[in-house]
Amino acid sequence: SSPAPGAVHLPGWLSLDEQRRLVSACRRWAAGPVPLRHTRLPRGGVMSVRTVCLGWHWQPYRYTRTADDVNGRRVAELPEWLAEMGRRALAAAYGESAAREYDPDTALVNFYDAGARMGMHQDKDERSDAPVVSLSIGDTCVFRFGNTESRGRPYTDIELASGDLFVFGGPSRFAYHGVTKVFPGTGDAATGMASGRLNLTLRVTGLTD
Ligand code: MD3
Ligand code: FE
Repeated sequence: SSPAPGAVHLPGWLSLDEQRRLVSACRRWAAGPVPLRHTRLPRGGVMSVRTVCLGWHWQPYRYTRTADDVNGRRVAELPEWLAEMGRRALAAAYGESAAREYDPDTALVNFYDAGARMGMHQDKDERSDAPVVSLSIGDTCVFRFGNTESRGRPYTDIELASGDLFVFGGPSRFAYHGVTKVFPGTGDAATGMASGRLNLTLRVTGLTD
């Protein structure tokens, strides 16, 4: 379905096998070179979500190659099979012609335990307006999809479940969005996620070294 112009939600797009492969890859990436950790915010807070990055390292509010806010190591490369999965996702959402030119250089892997949330924000640290591809695995969450003007109303609350694909392009690319709730115990342990929620976003940073 398309809840807003440029936004496409394809429930259950990932097969169980693809979900398992992603979960096991995320477990490897979580171990390092830069470990899965709570991102520290410039004003002293920490995010409740835990994150690991591939390709470029996101820190509020910029992308770097090395995690100078964690352990100073260079982040792992974005594997070609994941960029290819991003192209297949774009093909499913927007069609083959849009997909051919899509070349994501970064993935953010977010892990949510039962208490984790993500406040309303815009993703505007990228120097590109290319679409963002979001893949969800594990527990269902409430994803709040807002407008481009403010964190407040109007917004739409949408449940994102294991296997769901969401693509945000065009006018949706700079919409405020967040995760207001995770429903514990709603995932399928067969994915490899015994508890919690995993979200991968594929992005084009538009950066060069
Ligand atoms: C809409 N992640 O990592 S994914 C994030 O579920 C982030 O972990 C959430 O917001 C999560 O920045 C939401 C859906 C999403 C991702 C990127 C977007 C929606 C977006 C970028 C622009 C507009
Ligand atoms: Fe975001």
